Amino acid sequence: MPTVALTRHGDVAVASLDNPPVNALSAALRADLLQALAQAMADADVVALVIAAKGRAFIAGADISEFGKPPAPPILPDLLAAIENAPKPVVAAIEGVALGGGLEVALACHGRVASQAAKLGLPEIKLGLIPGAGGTQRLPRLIGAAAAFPMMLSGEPIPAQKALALGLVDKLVESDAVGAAIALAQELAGKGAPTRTGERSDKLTPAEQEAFEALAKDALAKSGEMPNVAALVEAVRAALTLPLAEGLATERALFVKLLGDERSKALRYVFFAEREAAKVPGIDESVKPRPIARAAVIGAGTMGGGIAMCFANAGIPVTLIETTQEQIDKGHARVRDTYGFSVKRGSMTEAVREQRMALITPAVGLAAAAEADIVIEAAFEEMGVKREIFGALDTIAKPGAILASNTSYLDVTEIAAVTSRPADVLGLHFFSPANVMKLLEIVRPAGVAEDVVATAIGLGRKLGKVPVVVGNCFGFVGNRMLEARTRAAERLLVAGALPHEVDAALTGFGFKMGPFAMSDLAGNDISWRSRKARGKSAAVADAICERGWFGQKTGRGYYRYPEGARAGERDPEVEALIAEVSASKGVTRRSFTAEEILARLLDPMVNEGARILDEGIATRAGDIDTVWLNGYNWPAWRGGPMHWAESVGLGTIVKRLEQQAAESGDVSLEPAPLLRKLAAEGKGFSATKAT
Ligand code: T1G
Repeated sequence: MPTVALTRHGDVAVASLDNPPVNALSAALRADLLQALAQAMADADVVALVIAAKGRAFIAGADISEFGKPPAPPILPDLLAAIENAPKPVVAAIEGVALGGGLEVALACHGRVASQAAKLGLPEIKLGLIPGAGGTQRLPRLIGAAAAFPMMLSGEPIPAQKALALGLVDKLVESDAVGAAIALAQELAGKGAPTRTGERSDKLTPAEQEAFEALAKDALAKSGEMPNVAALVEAVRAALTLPLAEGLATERALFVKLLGDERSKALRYVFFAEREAAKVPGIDESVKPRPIARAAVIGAGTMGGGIAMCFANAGIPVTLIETTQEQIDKGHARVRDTYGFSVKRGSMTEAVREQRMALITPAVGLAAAAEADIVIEAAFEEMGVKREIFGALDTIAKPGAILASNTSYLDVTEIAAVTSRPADVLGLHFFSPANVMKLLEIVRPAGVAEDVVATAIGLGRKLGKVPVVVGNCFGFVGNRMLEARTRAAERLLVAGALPHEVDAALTGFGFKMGPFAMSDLAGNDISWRSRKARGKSAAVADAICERGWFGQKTGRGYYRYPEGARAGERDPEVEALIAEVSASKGVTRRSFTAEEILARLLDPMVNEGARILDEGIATRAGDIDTVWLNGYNWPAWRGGPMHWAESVGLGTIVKRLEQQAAESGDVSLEPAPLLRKLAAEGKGFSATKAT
C-alpha cells in the first residue's frame, strides 16, 4: 500500500502522506516520498510540489521502531537534501503535529504553511538524542540560535501561532493548509530558484551567537547524566560557525554516537513501553468505552482533592463529596489553594483557576454521586470503610455508573463483592499528588466488565495520565515491589548501613530521594499503621515510630529537621538506636559500598517483579517499568527496574539473591522461578511477551 499519493492541483503537485497512525518516517515512506519528489520534478507541467498529510500528525518524526536496525536507504538526511536542492519550490502543508524528522522535512522545504491547530517541535532530546536530520543546522538559520536552541533543549512543541511569529512558518490558516500551500508554492515558483533554508545566513549573527553561548552555558550546568545536551550545544555551535555541509556532518556524527548510548536506548524503550502498558490482550477498539460526562469523588482529602483536580483540568465536571460541611469546606479550600500555587508561580491565570474551580462542585453525603457516570472513592485506607461506602453507593449510583476505589493496596475484588454490580467495579490507583503524578494503576479485579476497563484506559489518557492495567493483589505492582525494597532497606540498617548511606546510594543511581528521606516526607506512621494492621513488624522502623519520630511533620524521623531546614540532618540518636537493634539481633554491623546497597535494594524488587509477571498481575515487563517510571521517579534514562535488570544480567541478579537469601534466611529473597528460568536460558524479561 503506497504511503504517498501524488496528485495534481493545476500546475502544482501534492504529495499526500498516508502512513498510519502518525506518518512516522518509515523506510517505505522515505522511499515513496523521494519517488514522488522525483516524479514531480521531472514533470514539465508541474511548477512546484506541496507535501501534505491528514490526521493528527503531519509527520511524527523518524520511525523510532527502526532505530538500532541497519538504516534502510534513503536515509532521512539524503531525502531532505533532495527536497532542499530540488529545482522547483517544495512547500510543507502542516496540519497536526510536525515533530522531529517531521519538522526537519518541513525545514528542508522552501516554504511552510501551518493550520492554527498545528504544533511543531524537535523532541529528540527526550529520547536521549538530538535532531539528526538537519534540525540543529536549519532551525537556527530560520529562527536564530537564541530561539532554536531552547526549543531543541526542551523538546516541547510550539503552537503554530508562535511558529509564525518566529518565522518558522510563512503562513497560518484556519483550515485548508493544502490550499494555502499550493498558493504559496505557485508564488515561489514565480520567483525563480527557490531559497534554501540551509543557505540562509541572515540569522547567523554575532548577537545570536552570544545569546546562544549564554544559554548553552546554563544548559550544560544543568545537564546532569545526559550526554545529549553537550552534543546539542556542539551541533548548534557548528551551525553558527561552519558551512552547512560541515555542520550537517558534525550533527550526524553526534547523532549516530547518541543512538548507541545505553541511556538513549532506555528512553526509546520507555517510549514504547508506556504505550504498550495500556494495551490489554482481548480488549481492542471493538470494546466501546462508556461515556463519562460527569464524575464524583468520595473523600476530599489530599488524594480526593487531587483526583477532582484531574477531572477539572480535563474539563470534566466533578462533584467532590465529604461526610460533613466542615470537611468539604476544608477539602474544597485546599483544592483552591493548590491551584493558587500555580497562579502564584505564573503557570496558571486566575481566570483559569476560576474556570476549573467552577467544574468542582462541593457536596455533603453520597447521594450527591447519584448522577455521576463514574464515582471514585478516595476515603480512609481501611477495608471496613471501603465496604461501607461501596455498599451505599450500590444503592445510590445510577445504573451503568462505574464505581472505582483509589485504594493503594487493598483487595478490589472484595470491595466489588459488596455491590450488586461487581462487573462495574475496579481500582483506579492514583499517586500522590494525584494532580501531578502521571501514573494511574488500573486494577482489574476478576469479573470486571471489559468495557469498564476500556473506559478507564481512555479516561486515564484524557486525564493526562499514563495508564497501566494491573491485576488485583496486595499492593498491585508498584507498592508490592516498593514493599520488597522497604524490607531490603530495613535489612541494610540492621546489617550495618545508615539511613544517609542507603539514601545516597539511590540518589546516586538517579532517584530524586532515597527510601528514608521519602518515608520521613510521607510520614513514618503511615507504613507503621499498615504493618500493624497486617501483623507485620520492622525493628528499626517500629522503634523510630514508637518514639513518635514520624518524620518531617514531627521534626524528626530517620533524620532531624531543625526549624525551617530544607533537608534532614543525620541524627545520632537514630544511629545509636539502629546499633542497639543490630546488637539485640546479635548482628555484627559492617559497612556497605553504594554498589552493594544498590544491589540489595533493587534485586529484591526485580525478584518481586518476576513473580508479578509470572502471576499475570502485569502483562509485560514494560508495564512494571512504566509503573516505576511514572509513579516512583525511577530515573527514565535507566529504563525501569526490569530494563535495568536486563542491563545487569539476570544471571548476576540470581547469584546475588541466592547469596542474600542464604545470609539473611529470608526466603522471599530466593530467586523467583521465572527469574531463574530466564537467567538459565540467557534471556531477559522482554522474552516474556504479553500472552
Ligand atoms: N515512531 C514510531 N512509532 C510512533 C512514533 C514514532 N516517531 N510516534 C508515535 N508512534 C506510534 C506509537 O508508538 C503508537 O503506536 C501510535 O504511534 C500512536 O502514538 C531524525 C531522530 C505523535 C504526539 O519523538 O510524541 O525524528 O501503540 O499513542 O497520543 O531528528 O506519538 O498505536 O501501536 O503517542 O496521539 C521524534 C513521538 C522521533 C514523537 C501522537 N518524534 N510521538 O500522540 O498517539 S526521533 C517523536 C509522539 C526523530 C530525527 C529524530 C506522539 C504523537 P501504537 P501515541 P498520540
